[in-house]
Amino acid sequence: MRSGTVAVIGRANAGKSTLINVLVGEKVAIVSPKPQTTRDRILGIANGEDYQIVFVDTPGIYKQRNALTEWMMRTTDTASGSVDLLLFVHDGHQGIKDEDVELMKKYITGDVPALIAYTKIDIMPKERIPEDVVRLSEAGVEADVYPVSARKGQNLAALKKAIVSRLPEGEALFPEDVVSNRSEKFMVAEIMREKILLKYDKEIPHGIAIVMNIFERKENGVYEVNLDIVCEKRNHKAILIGKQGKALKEVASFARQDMEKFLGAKVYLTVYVKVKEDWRDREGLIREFGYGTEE
Ligand SMILES: Nc1nc2c(ncn2[C@@H]2O[C@H](COP(=O)(O)OP(=O)(O)O)[C@@H](O)[C@H]2O)c(=O)[nH]1
Ligand SMILES: [Mg+2]
Repeated sequence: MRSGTVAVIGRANAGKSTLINVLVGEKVAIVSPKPQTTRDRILGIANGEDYQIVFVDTPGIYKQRNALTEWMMRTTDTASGSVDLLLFVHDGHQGIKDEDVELMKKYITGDVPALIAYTKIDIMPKERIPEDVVRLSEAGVEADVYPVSARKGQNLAALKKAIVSRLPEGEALFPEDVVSNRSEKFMVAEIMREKILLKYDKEIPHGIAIVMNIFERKENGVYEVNLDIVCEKRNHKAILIGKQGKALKEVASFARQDMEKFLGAKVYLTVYVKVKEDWRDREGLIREFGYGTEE
């Protein structure tokens, strides 16, 4: 049996969480077209007959600086330093720029074995793939490149096989029926955040945090979920709620449906919107909102 940990790193929006979800076969991380979708480090575990891959999803690599992104970057750096394999995810359809090569070389140093998942090949001209692979090798990036599409399921078996072959021999690190280290409560809060990321534009999604007040399974099997959406500004609150509460009702209804699918039970959801100015610049509040604590 081979088993080990794989840090999944790469730029924001490269497709890291999507790739982990398909390799694990269940939703362990939320996904949206916006950067900063993944804030925390999440383990996704893929179990096979003779392997266990423990993926460490990371928030990604950012240029923008505030207390939240700083903390997210530290998460990525610590994750990449203490694993059996690095899986660098690159969004192939964006092409390869000098700064991508630089970034790969920064993380792929030879200390830890590494692979590159060159993803989203479903939305790019195929003839560019070999050109980019050659370009990386000529630039001195020392890792095999696997072109894949997480969305269309292309070439994933080959990537998985390559990952397994680079893991050490050893027993499974987690019980085989486990797919994540995250609690249901955490995932339910994340589902709420995912729907907000998908529904609202501009600065609103990045300035919100979810605070769970009640997460409880009742005797009749129904889950009671009571949560606050914390935003940074009064006018954000107004936008989140919308005319006569229409926007909030809609986003809460989408979230509830997905929570029910995830939990396999009915959900009674209550949502409030609260304002806490500039919480992203306040370390204390970031911790209070549950970032930086792993279960
Ligand atoms: N076409 C296409 N889109 C993808 C693929 N993988 C991810 N995406 C999209 O890219 C965006 C960012 O994905 P996400 O997994 O959240 O990226 P992360 O920030 O690296 O975790 C989302 O809109 C995904 O649906 C893929 O293989 N093909
Ligand atoms: Mg992500």
